[in-house]
Amino acid sequence: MKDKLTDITEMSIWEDAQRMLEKARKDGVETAWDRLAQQTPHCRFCELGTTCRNCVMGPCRISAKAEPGGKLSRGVCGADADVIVARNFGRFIAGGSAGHSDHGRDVIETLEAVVEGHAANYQIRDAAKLTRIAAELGIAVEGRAIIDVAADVVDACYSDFGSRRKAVNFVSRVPAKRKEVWDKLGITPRGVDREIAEMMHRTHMGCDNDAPNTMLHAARCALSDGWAGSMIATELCDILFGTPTPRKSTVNLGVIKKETVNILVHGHNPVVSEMILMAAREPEMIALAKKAGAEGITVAGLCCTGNELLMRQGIPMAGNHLMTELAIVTGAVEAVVVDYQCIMPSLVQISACYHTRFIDTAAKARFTGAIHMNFTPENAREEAHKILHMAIEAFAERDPGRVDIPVEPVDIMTGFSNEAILEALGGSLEPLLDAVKAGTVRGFAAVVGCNNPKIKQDSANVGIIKELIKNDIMVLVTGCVTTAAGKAGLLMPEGAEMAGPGLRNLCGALGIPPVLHMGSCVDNARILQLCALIANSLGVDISDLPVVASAPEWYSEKAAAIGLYAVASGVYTHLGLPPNILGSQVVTDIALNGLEDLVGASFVVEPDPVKAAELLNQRVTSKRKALGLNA
Ligand code: BF8
Ligand code: SF4
Repeated sequence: MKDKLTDITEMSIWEDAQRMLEKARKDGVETAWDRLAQQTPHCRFCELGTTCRNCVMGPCRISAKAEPGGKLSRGVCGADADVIVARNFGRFIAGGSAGHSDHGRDVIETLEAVVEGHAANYQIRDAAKLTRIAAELGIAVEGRAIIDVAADVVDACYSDFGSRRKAVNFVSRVPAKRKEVWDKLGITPRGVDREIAEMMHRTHMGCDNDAPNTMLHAARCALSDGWAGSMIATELCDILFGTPTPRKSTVNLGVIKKETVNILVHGHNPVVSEMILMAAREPEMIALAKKAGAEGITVAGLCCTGNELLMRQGIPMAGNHLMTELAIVTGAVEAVVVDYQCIMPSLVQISACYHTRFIDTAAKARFTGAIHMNFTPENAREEAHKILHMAIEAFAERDPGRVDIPVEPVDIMTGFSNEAILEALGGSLEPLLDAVKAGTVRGFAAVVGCNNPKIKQDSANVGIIKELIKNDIMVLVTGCVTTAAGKAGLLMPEGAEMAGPGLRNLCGALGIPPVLHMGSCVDNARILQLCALIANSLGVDISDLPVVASAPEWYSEKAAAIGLYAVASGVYTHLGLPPNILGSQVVTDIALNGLEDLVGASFVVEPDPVKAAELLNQRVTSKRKALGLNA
């Protein structure tokens, strides 16, 4: 691990990252890799998941070497390794589900503010989608004012968070066979907050002390994220900010321009970053930037709020998770504006090493040392203007001697919402299904998730995608994998030259890339919906489809929740590194095998990208055979 964390060429596959890692050392900036080296080796108990801090009779730890009944085989209360690991994993999933879903709630609140008329700067940009979603939710739309329909949609979405439903609304999208599986196991998600709260309840001392039972509720909790919290976030953001359509953009640190005032938006919820972009596009602001000696204003994206604005507005992407620190090291960033999630607290210190203003905007996600702006739907535009002024002011303080922008940007295509995919196919999934039946496209793989400094940055993300498309498996990306795929040239139609003959031909005919960008991490809900649409049109379950998923370099609770709702929805899912569950044979067996019998899919853990792609490929082959399609 030490060499992998000190030899720059082993830390990331990218030139822009490597150049900035060198500069960081020169500038005395500490990065995530340095801190991981300090933290290595990690506590073995924690790595295995066998520590418990759920009460103050403990903390307790279970020794991997303990004989049953022997010393350190049980916590003070009597919980064994299985119970402790399952409880920890359950809370991990609850954390991830809470993140996505509370984000979804914030979007409902924004739409509610529009309905109530006190969010003048937000509007319903896709009224057609609002009407469609309302009809899907069983809300009357004929002859009604759009704002009244929106009010009912707001109510229906809020109610998905509570305790009064037997199933969240969008379970209506789930294939009948899948619903039966969930009902039989008792894991149909009822309410987002309910499943999360119940997980906290179950994992209190002396409650759910049966690891398999806790694992089932973890699945239910994750499903409430995928089919409600995240799905609501996606659908309502489309309504508020527009449903994405295909467009071009650019990616890597080269999108940061020497000549412009550069603002990076980071976090997840586009409610703030959309306003920053709107303000940055106003002629008065651009004039002000010019007066300060800049050629204009660049708003570039990091992580998922970047993905949101990339999908809908085509803003350039500066980088993914492990590029967030390095972007500031260019010395050319005037402001980093954050909302919440995945924002390393270190960014405050790194900003302070340069002239960069670090601005947090959410009452629930404050950073000591940051400039705090309390964004609300009511004041968003004014606050955005203030931030623009700050950034323009900072431009004058930039030290040109410390600026280094290492590379030229790479072109990408983005904007593949399900609506856009359907439109590209002429309004129906048929042409795509025909391609799958003929074997031109053998299947689909959702490659999603993060970076993790334990893995050479983007080596696995890019490695797996390249292998999959070679095997005529079309890849769908979201989250931080997007930037990786983009930098590797895989998000352009020309990227199809790296694909197998079938996929290459199809991409050529449709003018699309072999890897489709479908959005941010909450937008994995788009992929769930697409799976359901395909399964429904074939009259089968999602678990029957030649569809697989992978999170090669994941790190977060949210990524684990995504993985679990994918598996519980019937999608075989690869992880590049395991969650902290290996201290329990029971929990590990359920994740890798037992779930297959219960929900028709399981996890597989494999660090090597080529081997992982082969496992995914074999799964696609076996699913094709079972459907009677050529292998
Ligand atoms: O929510 S991919 S590092 S930014 S957790 Fe975070 Fe992972 Fe990026 Fe998006 Ni998703
Ligand atoms: Fe220890 Fe049990 Fe308390 Fe956990 S709940 S800290 S295992 S006594």
